[in-house]
Amino acid sequence: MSGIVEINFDGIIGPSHNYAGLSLGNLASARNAGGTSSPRAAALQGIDKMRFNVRRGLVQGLFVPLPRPATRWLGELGTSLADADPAIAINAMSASAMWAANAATVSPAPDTRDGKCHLTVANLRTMPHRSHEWRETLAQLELAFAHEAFAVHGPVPTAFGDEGAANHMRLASSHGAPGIEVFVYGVGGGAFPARQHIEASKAVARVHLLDPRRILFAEQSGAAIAAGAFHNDVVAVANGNVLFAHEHAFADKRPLIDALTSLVEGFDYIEVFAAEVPLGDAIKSYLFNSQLVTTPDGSMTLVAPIECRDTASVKAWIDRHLASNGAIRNVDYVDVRQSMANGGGPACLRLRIVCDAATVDPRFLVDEAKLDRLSGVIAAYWPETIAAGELTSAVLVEQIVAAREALLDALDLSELMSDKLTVKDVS
Ligand code: SUG
Repeated sequence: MSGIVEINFDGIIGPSHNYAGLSLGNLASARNAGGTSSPRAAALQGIDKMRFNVRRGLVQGLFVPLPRPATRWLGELGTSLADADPAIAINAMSASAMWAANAATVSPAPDTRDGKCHLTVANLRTMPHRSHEWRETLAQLELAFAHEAFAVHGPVPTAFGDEGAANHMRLASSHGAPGIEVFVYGVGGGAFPARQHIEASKAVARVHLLDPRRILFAEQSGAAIAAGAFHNDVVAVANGNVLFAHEHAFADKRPLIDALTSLVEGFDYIEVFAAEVPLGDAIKSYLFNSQLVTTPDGSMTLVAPIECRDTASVKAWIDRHLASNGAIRNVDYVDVRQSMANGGGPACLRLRIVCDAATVDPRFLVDEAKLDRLSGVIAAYWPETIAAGELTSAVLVEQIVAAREALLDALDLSELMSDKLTVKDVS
């Protein structure tokens, strides 16, 4: 296969998927704290989402769960799972790397001065349970994108929080055309942290060799962060020439919309007003955390969480938009409830990389037959449930380790086995 396409790399939902309630400012995570999770059902929901996208004719990739427990991180803290304070131990069992939109920021080759596709792994420094993801994520990115078509970078220094593609959007007349990259940063969020720092965004833009005339910086609205939009992709999503966003997504939308109107050919801004869908409904349903994809016939489909169908204001908006012949021609609903209960919708679960599929390590690409094989591994090895309190039990931990190894075996990814994984010490 040759030619530049958009590939969605979904994070496989790991065997330690749990509801520890670790993410301040993420309302779903807080609401479900202490609940019993269903890792097997969660991972199968994720596989089904990938399967539907393959059937839509889209190229689909995957990332594998990170080793859990995070023994290296515990070691850096001078402890181990058995000895650690329980509050620290649960941070070492997180499956949050499933939300691949937070793995890295990606600037495709048509946007960069050296004609390479650049990826910068996100430091995720704001949340302790996510701050230790980057080394193993980087090892995985370096393996998947080892081809000279890519430049894979370490994280921005931790002085500045970086949450990856969740706070980054790209607009272009087509995926293979030069794009306009929009970096969305936070300043204030009331009681909740703003996770993306503008200096991190600026650093990524420089490291990716972007043309300063083709990048934009926009501030997340503090009101949206305070209402639970901890990442910009909870209130806005872009694809092709379309920006689909809530009225209250940005602190000051006018300069952003004006700049996009002049820079993006045929720019189409689909704004959802609070009077139609209140911010609370948008965040509860994750309307904007849908995947907005261009299917092979050139039209746009919104792959929305099933919660959108069940939220009256959102469903009414979708039906009106479809009837109006707007840019979104089709809406499909997917069930990723297990991930949603931790604040991760369809768009959180994937990292978009615009590149030539022939330059990607094929072990990270999937077809339906491979997805069937992975479903078998998940059904056989993933824990059925994890109750609050059992997350660090020796029996469960053993099952979690074995499950990841079985997955890596099935994918022929022995380089990522915990004992072989080489990770970087510094960025
Ligand atoms: O970082 N949830 C993730 C959700 C990330 C969603 N990603 C995007 N919006 N792109 C987070 O808040 C919950 C884990 C817990 O509570 O145990 C969590 O990490």
